[in-house]
Amino acid sequence: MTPHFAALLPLPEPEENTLPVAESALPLGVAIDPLTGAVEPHSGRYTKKLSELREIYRDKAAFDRLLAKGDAIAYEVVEYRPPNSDVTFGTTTMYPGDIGGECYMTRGHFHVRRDMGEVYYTQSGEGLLLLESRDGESRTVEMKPGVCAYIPPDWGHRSINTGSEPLVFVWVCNPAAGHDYGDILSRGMRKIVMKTDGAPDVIDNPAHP
Ligand code: PAN
Ligand code: ZN
Repeated sequence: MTPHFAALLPLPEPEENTLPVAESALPLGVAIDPLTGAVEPHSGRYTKKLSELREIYRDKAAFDRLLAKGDAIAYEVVEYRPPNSDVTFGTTTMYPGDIGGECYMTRGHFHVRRDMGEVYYTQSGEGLLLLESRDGESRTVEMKPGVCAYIPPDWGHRSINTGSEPLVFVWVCNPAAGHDYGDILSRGMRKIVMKTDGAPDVIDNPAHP
């Protein structure tokens, strides 16, 4: 078999916070609460607080003003990761808000494994999934209950809560996919999502090189 070309490229350093795996590899049903994103049983979880996300927002003054009022949780990820499996799944729950008009969002990443995509199935709330290919094409997919978004291999992806309620979605991918945050953290994405008069607008990111 011909190896995927990306296997020849140097890979980013592994993540520091790789979540633990579940103890059992047996079949089971995992309960997911569509309003809170609770996953039971789960094998790992983490939260991202506002203070950890300063780099991703444009308006640093607005960010600092908001942070001065308190370091709230911006989003949470809960996972069920079976041992020795090619699938893992979990939820992301994103709280609503904006910073200087820029809607709350995830860090955004490419997968380390360029041959591995993902699906996001929205459970509640409303948002946009912003996608960007390596050669600079941008796409958005609406996130709303009942819509399963397909993320092709090697497309960067970031979720954005455009509503006024938590945005909860289930994601499913290969646990070997890995997260490469570097590119998006350093350059941003080509598009940003701003709220003007309460409605989300996808606009060009003036700061993108
Ligand atoms: C998701 C994301 C999750 C948080 O599980 O990791 O929504 O987003 P960031 O990792 O970009 O902060 C996923 O896409 N996993 O591959
Ligand atoms: Zn991903």
